[in-house]
Amino acid sequence: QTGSPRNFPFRCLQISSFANTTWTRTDGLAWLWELQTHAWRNGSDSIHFLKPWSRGNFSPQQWEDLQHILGVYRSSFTRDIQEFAIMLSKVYPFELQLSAGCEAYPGNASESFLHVAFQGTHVVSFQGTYWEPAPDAPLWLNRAIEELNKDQGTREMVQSLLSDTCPQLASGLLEAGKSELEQQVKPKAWLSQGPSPGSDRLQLECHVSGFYPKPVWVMWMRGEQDQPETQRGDVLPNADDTWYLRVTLDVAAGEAAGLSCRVKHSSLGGQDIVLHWDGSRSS
Ligand code: ELS
Repeated sequence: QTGSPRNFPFRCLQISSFANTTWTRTDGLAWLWELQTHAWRNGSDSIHFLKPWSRGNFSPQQWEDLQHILGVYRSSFTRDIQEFAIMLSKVYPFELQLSAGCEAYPGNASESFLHVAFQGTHVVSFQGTYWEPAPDAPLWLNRAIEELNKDQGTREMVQSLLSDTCPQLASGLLEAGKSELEQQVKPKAWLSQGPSPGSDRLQLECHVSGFYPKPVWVMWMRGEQDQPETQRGDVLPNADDTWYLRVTLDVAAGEAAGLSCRVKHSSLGGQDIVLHWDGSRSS
């Protein structure tokens, strides 16, 4: 891999469930690009490090301070939302999701974002120094946003988290985790026969697993010819930060011989994996 400059966004996600007036939980997690770096579980006072390099270049004191800020924030957020629910007559249960983070660019520049979704729809963002409604946000939100914007202390804290803390943490993480982020892990591939899609028809399955990073190309081929009927599944996560993909082809039983599955991945350096369907298995 040549050293073309790459950007790796750092994303913090918060998931808050409000089941009824008394039951709520909030969990947080953080990702650098495709790798989860932190977990912040409901009821836990501490941020859990998932990678040996999850501290980045922060001192233990900086982590203490950040944990304290987030701890105060979590209980304040929960209380605020319960109050807003009364004030705005929101019906339980509901979900709030926050996505906040930053990405560093060459030359000390960085961009930050903070978005909030209610019931899965984007409703609020933090822009510059204020909370703002999303373009199509429902009108009832304006009252909440007006209240939120009255708290200058919180606005200043959010601004400093986004413009200072986040880029500093992200660049430290990037430096410490670079080799893991940029590693190349080769896929393994194998073939199997899926459930029969009909009489005299076969479903050929090509499984590709254990690769990193995520982009991958997998096709059923006859010789050099792509089979456009190839059906690609979703790329699914394995538990070890690698990925899995299943690609299938439905064919007439008599036409399976001569088919192969071809896998292209950055880790293979142009040496594609090619697996040939064994006609004897499917007769
Ligand atoms: C307090 O605590 C506030 C509290 C709520 C604010 C709010 C609309 C919807 C539907 C009904 C951002 C990058 C961070 C990088 C670091 C990450 C490290 C890695 C760890 C990974 C864990 C993942 C964590 C994911 C969390 C992402 C969260 C990002 C947001 C952070 C915001 C911090 C805010 C801190 C300030 C705070 N405010 C208490 O305020 C009082 O006390 C303050 C001092 O502590 C000040 O003195 C202040 O003046 C005082 O008032 C407030 O109560 O309101 O988000 N509300 C909200 C949002 C959307 C409400 C409604 C909606 C509505």
